[in-house]
Amino acid sequence: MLRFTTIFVLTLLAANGAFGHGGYVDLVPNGSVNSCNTCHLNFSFGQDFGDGDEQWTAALAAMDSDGDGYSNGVELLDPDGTWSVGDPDPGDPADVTNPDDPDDFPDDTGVDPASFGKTKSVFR
Ligand code: HEC
Ligand SMILES: [Ca+2]
Ligand SMILES: [Ca+2]
Repeated sequence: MLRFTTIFVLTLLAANGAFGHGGYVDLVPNGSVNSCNTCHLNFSFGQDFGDGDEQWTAALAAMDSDGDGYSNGVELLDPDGTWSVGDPDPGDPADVTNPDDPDDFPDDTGVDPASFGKTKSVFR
């Protein structure tokens, strides 16, 4: 089992590497949840990330790149921008929203999560 897991992870890493700069998803907290779309859906968060020297910082966490009213840090579950590359992803991946998608933001509206999830999936 351990061996299978190791091989699986290595395969994932190799597949990721073949994607050019696939390692970028590891440069922001919970980057793997929305993968490339974290930066490239509208490239608003990607732009801010690039302008900020391609680093996750408190300043980048405080910005609201997609303009949906939630900071990048809130969307990626690291509101204060304290996460560093190599740290485990903070929070529950199911709570992550896309900082590059104005139609995807935390569900604190009291809307039924099931139907909200379906609405969100239309925009993915
Ligand atoms: C954390 C943000 C981020 C993530 C995640 C990310 N990118 Fe990018 N990407 C950028 C930025 C910033 C640039 C422009 C600057 C640069 O080229 O380094 C860029 C540029 C690119 C380019 C233009 C050519 C190049 O390499 O410069 C391609 C193609 C690309 N990304 C594809 C992808 C794919 C495919 C993924 C997912 C495997 C991905 N990106 C994930 C931020 C990101
Ligand atoms: Ca936002
Ligand atoms: Ca968003």
